[in-house]
Amino acid sequence: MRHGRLLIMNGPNLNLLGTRQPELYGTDTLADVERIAGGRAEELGYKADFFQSNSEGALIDRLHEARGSTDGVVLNPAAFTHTSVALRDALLAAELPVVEVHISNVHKREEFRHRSYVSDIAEAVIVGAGIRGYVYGIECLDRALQLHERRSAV
Ligand code: CA2
Repeated sequence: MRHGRLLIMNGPNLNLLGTRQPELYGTDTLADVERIAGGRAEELGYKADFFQSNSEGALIDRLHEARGSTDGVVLNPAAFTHTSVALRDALLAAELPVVEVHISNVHKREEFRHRSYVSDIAEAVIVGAGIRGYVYGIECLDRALQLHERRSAV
């Protein structure tokens, strides 16, 4: 069993999850996401750290902190997905595998949500699976880390 560390990070307004737009985001709260994702991470042998912020700078600072102390990131950048070159640069600087998660299917929504500054640097992108997407994200990250370990061992 591995003993790694994962960062589950959420961007702006996701602290309000479960309070409105249930047709898009369901009725579970961010605390439910943390409980379910934390449980899956633990089953796979990881300790999960959680971070949510409405501030771009705080998210970037947390990624800088994660460099060297975290094995991978599951990230729902929320609206910053579609706007933030700075967040993209921070992900590149962190040099960590990242899985991008969106609760809703952004491709069924407005055109401006189809663009992501993260997708092409992510190991995987999960959209439209509801909050299960965070669990799938952890599983993808685990696979990517195992493949990486196997490659480094040879
Ligand atoms: O589908 C997703 O997970 C999004 O990342 C959610 C973002 C949106 O800007 C992205 O395009 C897609 C919005 C997060 C707002 O979350 C709330 C959820 C419920 C109530 C209030 C805010």
